[in-house]
Amino acid sequence: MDDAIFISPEVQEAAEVPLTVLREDGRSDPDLDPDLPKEFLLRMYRTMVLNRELDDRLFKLQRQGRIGFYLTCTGEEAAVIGSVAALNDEDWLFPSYRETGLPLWRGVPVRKFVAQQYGNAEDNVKGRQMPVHTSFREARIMSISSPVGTQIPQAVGFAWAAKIVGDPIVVLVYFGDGATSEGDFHTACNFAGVFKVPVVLFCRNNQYAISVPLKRQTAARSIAVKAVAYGFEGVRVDGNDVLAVYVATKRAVEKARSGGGPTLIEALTYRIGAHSTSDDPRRYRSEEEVQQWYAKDPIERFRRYLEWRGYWSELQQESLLEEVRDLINRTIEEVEKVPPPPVESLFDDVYARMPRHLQEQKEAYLAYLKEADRWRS
Ligand SMILES: Cc1ncc(C[n+]2csc(CCOP(=O)(O)OP(=O)(O)O)c2C)c(N)n1
Repeated sequence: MDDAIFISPEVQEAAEVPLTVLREDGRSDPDLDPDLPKEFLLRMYRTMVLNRELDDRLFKLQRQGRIGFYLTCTGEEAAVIGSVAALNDEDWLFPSYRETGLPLWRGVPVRKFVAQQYGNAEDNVKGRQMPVHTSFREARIMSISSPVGTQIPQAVGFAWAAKIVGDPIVVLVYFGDGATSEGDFHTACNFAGVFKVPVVLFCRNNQYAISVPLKRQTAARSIAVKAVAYGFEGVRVDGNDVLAVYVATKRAVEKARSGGGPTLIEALTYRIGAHSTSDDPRRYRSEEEVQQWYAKDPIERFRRYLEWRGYWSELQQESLLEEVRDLINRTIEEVEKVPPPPVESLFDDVYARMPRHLQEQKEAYLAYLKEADRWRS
């Protein structure tokens, strides 16, 4: 009994202080700065700005009744872009629904992303999913499911399969703090730890699961500390610091690729906007709290760093905003002209080769539509 160590909540303190690279004044910690090339930094910045502008615009389009639903990532852009930038393009991504930055970073045309919001003929998923529930196999981004946390065991299984066949990819899976209350999170962590799977478990801790605050998700002092119980490393990073997120993810990815197994990254950030267009956050949190976090805008913080490095100016900022807004406006104008998916596409993709009974149903349905048309005219 005397030798026994009781693990108290105080020992969790170590995992509470987030890793930070960017200081408020725009300078960086010289020991931690990854010294990324200028072009790479500017690409990260542009993607964050594009993500923010696209979110703003699509949110408004929902309000105008032009799309049915939307979820923004406002305030969380550094967590998303800082992490994806640390992977290779061959690595696979398993997003939740708040990572619009992933297809933007991987070069999926904005038009393709917007088409999915409209569910039109250019939509990869042929209008069969809600907006934001994208699928970009061509960019190695898994399709998004609505149920919270289901992507976590899927990602771990995918990574385990890659390990078995000797494919040197890493899988990165995104989820919110609310998802850590789901059994799927714990099942996935346990499995990943036991089988030393090449996966990075990335929690965007934006402090709310719709209206439920973080303290109702866990009594632990951080989410990162949970990794310890599953036998692997966890780290809490400042999720509004794009370079800190990059540094932590890069380390986790390299470890996973060299056979070191999983890491749990907790990016501590804040959801500035509503959960979705179906939510009114004023009903459960104060404006003062939101404003405090608004002042910690990850895009502004990164911009100060770029300015300090001599890579960015007011003039460049203006022309970037003009370029991005122009791209979004043009895209929406074009996408709104695209027709819905053809009715017969309803029968596609169920089987690799359409079986006879489905072929018959398809023909019967098309004949019915033709007949109905004839009666209408
Ligand atoms: C299994 C399940 N339970 C409940 C819901 C309803 N729901 C949708 S999103 C959400 C909150 C998720 O919060 P979090 O994981 O923190 O992610 P965030 O939205 O903050 O990014 C809930 C409860 C759902 N989609 N699936």
